[in-house]
Amino acid sequence: LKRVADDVRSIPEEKVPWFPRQIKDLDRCNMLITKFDPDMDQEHPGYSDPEYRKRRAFISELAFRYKQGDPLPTVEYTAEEVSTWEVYRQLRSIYPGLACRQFLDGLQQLEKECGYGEDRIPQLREVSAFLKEKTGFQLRPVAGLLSARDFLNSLAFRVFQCTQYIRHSSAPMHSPEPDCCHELLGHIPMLADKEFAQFSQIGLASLGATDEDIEKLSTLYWFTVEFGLCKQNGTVKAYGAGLLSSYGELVYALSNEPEYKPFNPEETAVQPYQDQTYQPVYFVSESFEDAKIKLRRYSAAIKRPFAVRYDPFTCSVEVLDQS
Ligand code: TIH
Ligand code: FE2
Repeated sequence: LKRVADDVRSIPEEKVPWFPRQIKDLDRCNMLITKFDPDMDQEHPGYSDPEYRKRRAFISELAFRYKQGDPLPTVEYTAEEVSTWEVYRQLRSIYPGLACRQFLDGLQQLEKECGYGEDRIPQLREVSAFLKEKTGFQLRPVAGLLSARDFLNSLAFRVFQCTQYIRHSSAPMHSPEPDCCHELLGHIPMLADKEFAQFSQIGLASLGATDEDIEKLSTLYWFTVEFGLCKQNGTVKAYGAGLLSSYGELVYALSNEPEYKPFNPEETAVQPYQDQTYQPVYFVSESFEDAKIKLRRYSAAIKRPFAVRYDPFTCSVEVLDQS
């Protein structure tokens, strides 16, 4: 392996999509998908609530202005927003029977060390500091649903792009788009787990990947990190964040009603997925570790004309010519 020059165009096979090399390049990884936002989507529970849309635009603005290295914005949540956070209590009551061990551990630590509880919505700033110590992950505010490429690319740097607005109070049990309930309850406890943090290798695999590979990686991400189930002590538990933040879907996913398939990256990567409502099919892995190993094997097999290596000392990606 020999090092190549900084410019991505010097990678032998031309036409490699741009990708971030340094953590500050993530300022350019901010392409939003607006199909589910309350200004565009008539099905969104906040579509006909101008107050909600205004509030959301205000919080989005904080994310638009954010530059890597800035302190994370603090939001003073209103009484109504805090009352939507009651999903915490409801979900908390069903987690013990339905969530995987790693999730329960993470949540317990967050409750002890990071002020998680029913009464207030945690701030990204304190949560980011907590994660940094546990697994090296840090948060970055994002204004809405991000493109798969930008989202996955960020993971290569152990940066998790995190929404800060909250779902509409009329539909606390399920949201078609990410919001702070989804991030704080679904993702953050898992990101505090070292083994789970290694799922972020999917991010390294996404750097400079073809559109086709991005589509497959994001489908894999969808059926594992977002909607994955795994066996634990003979029963099936949830580890996917999309399940762990939705009371409605969490109960549904483990009800025996949907279809279950064994997790197998080649097959899972091409499974069509549902992003409006509950998934018709969930993938179950033999264990959490099994999902991680299979995902790693799949990611490593993706063909690119170069290899990448993350250097945690400089927070940058080294590009290695493979010819
Ligand atoms: N459906 C999830 C929830 O209600 O919390 C949110 C999302 C998961 C994945 C994409 S949006
Ligand atoms: Fe998510």
